Amino acid sequence: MQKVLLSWSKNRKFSPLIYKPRTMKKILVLALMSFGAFAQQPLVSHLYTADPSAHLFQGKIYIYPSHDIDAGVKEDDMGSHFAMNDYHVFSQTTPAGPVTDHGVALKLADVPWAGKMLWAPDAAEANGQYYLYFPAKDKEGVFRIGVASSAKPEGPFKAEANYIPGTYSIDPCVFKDHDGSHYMYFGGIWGGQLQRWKMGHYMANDDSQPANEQPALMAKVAKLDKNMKVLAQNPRDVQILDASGKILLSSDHDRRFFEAVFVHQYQGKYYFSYSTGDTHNIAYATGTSPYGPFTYQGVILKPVKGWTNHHSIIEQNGKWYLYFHDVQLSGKTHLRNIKVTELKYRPDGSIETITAY
Ligand code: FUB
Repeated sequence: MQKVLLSWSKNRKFSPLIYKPRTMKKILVLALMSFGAFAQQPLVSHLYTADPSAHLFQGKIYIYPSHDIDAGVKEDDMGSHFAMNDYHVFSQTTPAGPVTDHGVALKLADVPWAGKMLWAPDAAEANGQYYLYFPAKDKEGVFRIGVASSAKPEGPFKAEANYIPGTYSIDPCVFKDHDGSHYMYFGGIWGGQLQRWKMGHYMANDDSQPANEQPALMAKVAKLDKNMKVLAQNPRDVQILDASGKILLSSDHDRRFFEAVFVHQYQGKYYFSYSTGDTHNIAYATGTSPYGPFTYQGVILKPVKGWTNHHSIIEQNGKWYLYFHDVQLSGKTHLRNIKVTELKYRPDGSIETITAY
């Protein structure tokens, strides 16, 4: 007896494939194995997407990810292979629901100050306008953070002529506090260049890290002006402390900040979460002010497939969700796919650690 499987052929039409029963069984087992190894499936597969920043706007979930492409740039420790050049915005009604791609929301060619590499963005709403915050290398190769605005959450967004003065490095996260103030967090080491600013000014050829017994490099935070387009103050360090109140050290690769900040509030506390980079966890620390200091609490998401780990956290109808990425579709670190899973708090406010596999 022969069985028929439907396959997606090159000319984009389903065509029947004829298999013997034993081959058929093998195919089904392989398919189940590869599906079962991944607890969550990619939210979209027609594009490579990463660094998902999810927000609830107008009662819908909007996702602002990076749009990964294969730019043919050789992989290195400075992330040169992440040579992205536009953003798409996606939306869904619930995390389990279908995803709409709203098309190109902003492209590199339309950002007057930017030279290359559109990395992880974030978005915020204020005064009935939507703001997209994004890092890019300027024409001199220095990462800066830009802002673009739109009347609609899905864009298209119009970029300002210059980057936001006083910003540098990567991975902006814009957090709205209960009083309506917005705070921008940013920073990322290695390819994100934060180490080049350790003396308060840019040092192009100095990628050295503080010595092991020195405080680790810290993310930055500054309040945003009400117009959402400039900082209202000079950026300051975001301190992460251990349980005894000591600042995390440069040698503490398991816990120190590397990149990918996301900030949210739960039961009156501020949760500062981030990637530990070369140890690949999404970790978190909590505090009582958006400026910190934050006390290290643990790991939210264990390493995913691919080098980078990047996330965001939202609440919808009393449930909490973690948006993240891995490389299920491509197997390549620079061609990622976004995913979502439920996130759970324990009664004491700590977060249950998530393992994606
Ligand atoms: O997508 C490029 C970079 O990879 C992001 O800015 C980092 O957070 C890492 O995910």
